Amino acid sequence: MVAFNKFFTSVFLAIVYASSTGALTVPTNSKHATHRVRAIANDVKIEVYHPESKYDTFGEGIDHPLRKRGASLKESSEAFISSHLGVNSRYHGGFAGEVASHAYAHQVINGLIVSNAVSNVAFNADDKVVAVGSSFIEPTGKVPSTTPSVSFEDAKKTAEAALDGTYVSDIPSTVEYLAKDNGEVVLVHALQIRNEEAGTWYNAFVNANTNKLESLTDYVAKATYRVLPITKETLLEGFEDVVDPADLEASPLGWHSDGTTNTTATAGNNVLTYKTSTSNTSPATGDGLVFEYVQNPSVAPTTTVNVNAARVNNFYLVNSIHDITYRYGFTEAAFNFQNNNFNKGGKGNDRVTASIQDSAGSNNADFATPPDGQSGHMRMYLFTSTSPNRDGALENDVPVHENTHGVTNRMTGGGTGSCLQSTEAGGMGEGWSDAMADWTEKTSSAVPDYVMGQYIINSAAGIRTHPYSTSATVNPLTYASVGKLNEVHNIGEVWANLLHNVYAALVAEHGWSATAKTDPTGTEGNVVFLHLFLDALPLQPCNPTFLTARNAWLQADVNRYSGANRCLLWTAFASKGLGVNAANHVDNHDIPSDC
Ligand SMILES: *[C@@H]1O[C@H](CO)[C@@H](O)[C@H](O)[C@H]1NC(C)=O
Ligand SMILES: [Ca+2]
Ligand SMILES: [Zn+2]
Repeated sequence: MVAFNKFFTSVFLAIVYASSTGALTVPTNSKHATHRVRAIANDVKIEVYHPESKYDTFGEGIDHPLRKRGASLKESSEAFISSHLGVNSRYHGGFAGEVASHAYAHQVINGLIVSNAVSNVAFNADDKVVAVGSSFIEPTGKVPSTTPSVSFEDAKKTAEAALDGTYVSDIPSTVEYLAKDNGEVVLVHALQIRNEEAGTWYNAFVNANTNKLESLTDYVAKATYRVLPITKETLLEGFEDVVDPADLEASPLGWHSDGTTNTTATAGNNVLTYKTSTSNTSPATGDGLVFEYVQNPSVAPTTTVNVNAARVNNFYLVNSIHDITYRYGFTEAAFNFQNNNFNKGGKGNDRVTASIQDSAGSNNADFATPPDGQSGHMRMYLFTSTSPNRDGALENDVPVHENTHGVTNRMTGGGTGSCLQSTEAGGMGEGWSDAMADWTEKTSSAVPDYVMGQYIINSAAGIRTHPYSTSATVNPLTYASVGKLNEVHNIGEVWANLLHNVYAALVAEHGWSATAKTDPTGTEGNVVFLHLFLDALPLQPCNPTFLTARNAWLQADVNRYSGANRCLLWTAFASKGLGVNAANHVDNHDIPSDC
């Protein structure tokens, strides 16, 4: 215990030192882990700051006497943070997963939370602490009093004007502190601002003493697709009748009932898929729940039958991702998207709303992840480089990618939707989304190169710069590439390719299960991969980096498999430069000496 205390003191000091070096001139990529430049309305750019997350994992764990005696997650995590990090904190949520319990907290000063100074503490099944992330700060200068001198009304006007949206009045605003990268703490009004037409959705932080927009959380993860010239290749077919796909373990009342309302349309407990108006869903075509619309690739996607085919496909995909990820840990308590939570924890009334052929844009798709209790919102657009145009909802990569943004944004940091905001973390968000699409489209133990988005733009090369591949010739991206890249999808390619290689190694070692989507109990490599994928999300710190996310995968392997895959994981990560001594976007290929 003593050594442990000492260790944490030094961790905390390291944070203080790190934040006091902010004035040095440093290369752009050194800000990847803590900053992000966001373009907002009127061509204005704002650089937002997320204090660096320190992250430690403890393998078999460290004793926590209070937790051992049965104290709640709230009590044990607040006590732990206070005694070991010397910081007052307030628990804002948590859940008990299959192999670990997770608690999430904000730093508290003068009774107010510091919105961007957060912590996550994970306990294993023996009630030992196995992982601690914290982006706590030690303020420099005077902390302002807790009383705003700028009224909420004035702050609201500032935020609405700066972000070209309106205050989401059913989510009450709060007064909080915000940590700045010069070490100061400012008092802010925090309020949600949304513009449905423009597809923007923010949590805005307006200085409650100067009425300046200080920072924001952007709930929308956008995909950006390169558009290629029209070619003559015919549309892919591939439609099949799928019978009773709902997984009743994950969706106990099926896909069309929330326990109160039963529908015979593309609306249910997990998702409402519509076009233009939420009442424009696709009805069943026959007796019962038969949705039989035969897509016609030779006519416009806006033709009635094609609109219906797209809504049905999207509804099927979002429900499928709900069910698959539910089996692997994205449950009600872990902040998933459902209207009725069946008294299993978390906040309900937040099924995904999916707008297909949304008129707000083209050649793209996006997903907004507000906090648990508010619906995730998916928008699918048409792709215009072909004639007829193609519908993003009909290339499974695209909705799966978008939906996975909801999974990763909710599962990292305790359901706040605020913890994949830095450039590097946002980049990994794109990577997980591609990796999930890669995973869902496997049909055997083969691990062929994986190309994202070839149908929508009618190009075999797809929408990314390289296929995901076990060949370094086909895909040369490594950890060091991150330092040369600034755009989140480009950074995401590095992470997705890394995970492609981790997947290949796990399948080569443990084989492949054809029932992995509904049976998470197998020992096969694709099952192990998805467990580690989902287990690592709530375990990693707010705004993870490649390094801390890698460490969370290794800790997840200890929690679930007693570290059986440790050397395999290190070897796969190190093969792409994320070895033991990797840091600062410099490749390192070392693996632990006992591997
Ligand atoms: C609604 O659907 C659920 C789940 O399939 C079923 O148990 C229930 O009986 C249905 N209710 C009505 C009124 O049809
Ligand atoms: Ca929820
Ligand atoms: Zn994306």
